[in-house]
Amino acid sequence: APPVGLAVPALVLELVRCEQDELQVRSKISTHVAHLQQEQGSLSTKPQLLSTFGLMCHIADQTLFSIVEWARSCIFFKELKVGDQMKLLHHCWSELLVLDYISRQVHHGKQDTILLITGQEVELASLLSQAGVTLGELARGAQELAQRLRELQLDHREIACFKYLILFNPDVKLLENQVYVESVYEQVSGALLEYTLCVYPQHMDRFSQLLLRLPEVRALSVQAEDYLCFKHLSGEVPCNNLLIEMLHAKRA
Ligand code: DR9
Repeated sequence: APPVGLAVPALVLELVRCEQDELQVRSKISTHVAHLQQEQGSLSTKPQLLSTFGLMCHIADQTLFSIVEWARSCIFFKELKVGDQMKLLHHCWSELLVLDYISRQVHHGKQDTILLITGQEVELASLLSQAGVTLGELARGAQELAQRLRELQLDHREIACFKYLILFNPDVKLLENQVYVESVYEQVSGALLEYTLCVYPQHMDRFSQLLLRLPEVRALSVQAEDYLCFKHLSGEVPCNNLLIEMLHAKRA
């Protein structure tokens, strides 16, 4: 809690209010995945379970659906025309996915296992033994970033701000309402600065320490997209996948 007399900026509280409930998202996605596995079992003559990779794709896909649902209901974004909304989401979907993954690991707080949105825990060693080079690098990179953010004790209010700084990216080109997007970015970064100064007054450089992590999220998301693209080209990604649709939208 912030020291007495210093208030958490109203905007930060507003952003936190728009956050989804993790347990609700978890149960929605778990139910979806369970149905999928049942279907797979009953459609084929021989019950055949989805491959781990196929299953993980569905989980990532459902996570992306919930991220889009969050964006569409969040303050500021609703004010934009659909065209601008699409451009922003096409630009940042993979960053939002990576941030979602990493903030879950920060909260999970363990170095040797990762927590999936479904609540399942996976041993890092087991992941690394099954993964190829690219996925292995990604998993290690994500784990390192999660560890740095854990050391900074990144809190849920700062995570909420991060999501807006990623979504309202002033570098996205050809927006109808560029000025508005820039102003949201400025407002949120201002509120985050004020928040860090009020809650962590002894850490003068916390704000810049936090902002420096965003390019790292970005770099991981580029790597993840390349990985996904490669898996798609080798025919491994399930069809009717929102991940792939987003991948195409961006590269078109
Ligand atoms: C595009 C942004 C994505 C951001 C992250 C989104 C969340 C990802 C959700 C789950 C990731 C956890 C994966 C746990 C898997 C545990 C079992 C395992 O390691 O299986 C190995 C399997 C195949 O590995 P491979 O592709 O390297 O091939 C190996 C080769 O055949 C032998 O040399 O990998 C998987 O099942 C991984 C599934 C990932 C699906 C998600 C698609 C999203 C795109 C990128 C994910 C990047 C992960 C980032 C953090 C780890």
